[in-house]
Amino acid sequence: MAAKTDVYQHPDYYLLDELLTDEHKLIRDTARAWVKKEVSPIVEEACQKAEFPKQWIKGLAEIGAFGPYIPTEYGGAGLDQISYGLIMQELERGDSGLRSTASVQSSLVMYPIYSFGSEEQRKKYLPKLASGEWMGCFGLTEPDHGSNPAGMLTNIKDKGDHYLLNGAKMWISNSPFADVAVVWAKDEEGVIRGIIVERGMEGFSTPETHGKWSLRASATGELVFDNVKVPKENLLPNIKGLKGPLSCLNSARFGIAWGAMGAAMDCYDSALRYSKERIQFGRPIGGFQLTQKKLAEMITEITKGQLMVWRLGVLKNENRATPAQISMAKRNSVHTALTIAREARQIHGGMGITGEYPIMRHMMNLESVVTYEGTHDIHLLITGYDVTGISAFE
Ligand code: TGC
Ligand code: FAD
Repeated sequence: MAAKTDVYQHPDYYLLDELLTDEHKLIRDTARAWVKKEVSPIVEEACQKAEFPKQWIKGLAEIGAFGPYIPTEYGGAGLDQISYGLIMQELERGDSGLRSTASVQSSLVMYPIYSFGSEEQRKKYLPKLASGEWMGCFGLTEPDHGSNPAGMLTNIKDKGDHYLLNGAKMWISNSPFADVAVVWAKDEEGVIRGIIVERGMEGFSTPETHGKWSLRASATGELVFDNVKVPKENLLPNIKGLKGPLSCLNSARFGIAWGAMGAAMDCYDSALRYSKERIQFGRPIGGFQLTQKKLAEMITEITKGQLMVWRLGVLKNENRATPAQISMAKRNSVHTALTIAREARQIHGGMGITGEYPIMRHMMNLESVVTYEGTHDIHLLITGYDVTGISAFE
């Protein structure tokens, strides 16, 4: 497959660049340039082969995509939340699987170690995760407990000088090559705890999940724990209960809210260009009213989504973003991106189903993004709970 030239042009209908600082723009442009140079030329082939290109790890670390908001003393980039969002936007513009890898490393592995770990754990793991020397994964979902993680069966038993870990997690991004896993398990009192499991511990295996039609450039697998002896010092000491993993999800969902807008913008950009170039009935298809309706609605929804995630970033910088506000943005961005991908596919006609254009790849990826980190309907119910005060889950 021939390498591609990336001609993406970022849509900014409401001049939102004016809301960004020079540092934000520099960070965003650096990520964008790296994606154009290192990701776009090979991402289609990686997806076709269902491979995660490991050479991306070094580049991701260099652009600050591993732990963007983790303080520099632990190897992170020490940036604000809008910078984190912009990096995720650019990565997902390239591919949702690429953004997944960075989301998991930053929000689901480094964040809990930084927020709930001991000083020794922070020093041991964070610099290596920031540099990409070690890759991490996050084990919450189980075969019988997806939307309802409170029911998890994976458990730890206190054996004096170590914990004995048993159970299984599934649908775990990065698990097939992760060096460390942040795993959520119940203790003998049924309280959910976080524990760091390292590759090589006896009884710990990470079988890969094959046959995915979605997120093919991201490795997904299981985590299987068969009487794994985990040293006591690997328990995250500063968190107990479901709010531990759900706090990590707040950070990852925020990144997805920005990221999915990147996928939406890539689909729009490609559809707009195609509509001006493709001639039918003697004129560009962009001249037909039905095509213009599609394009006009796409740029309207993109502009609304861009404003939403920017405002959420401001609130998050001020520590004022609520989990429910983050849920609303995750749900809206992914729904917007999926709708735009489907409309963009139509504008590309038959070419839309090929790897010549990024559309079908984004569309298939987004079918995972709309499900993971809380499904479309779970986020709707979180908003419903927030506005009524009545939980649909009890
Ligand atoms: P509920 O009784 O509502 O809450 C239990 C405790 O948690 C607290 N809490 C939160 N804390 C922080 N952030 C949040 N977003 C929180 N939501 C709830 C809550 O205050 C309570 O605390 P406390 O102190 O009173 O104990 O819990 P519930 O069992 O009724 O469940 C609520 C529900 C359904 C919303 C929750 O379980 C949920 O969000 N389910 C979706 C599961 C999910 O998102 N899984 C994602 C797995 S990881 C993943 O998909 C990674 S993909 C990565 C990639 O590749 O990019
Ligand atoms: P289910 O919970 O079985 O839901 C099935 C359907 O039922 C959904 O439509 C859902 O909305 C609906 N439903 C469920 N409960 C309700 C309700 N109360 N009211 C109304 N409708 C409801 N997990 C991790 O822990 N770590 C990872 O790294 C990770 N990576 C992933 C990567 C990929 C590619 C995928 C696909 C998933 C990943 N996940 C990961 C798991 C993901 O978070 C779950 O798939 C997701 O939370 C949904 O769980 P489920 O698939 O078991 O669906």
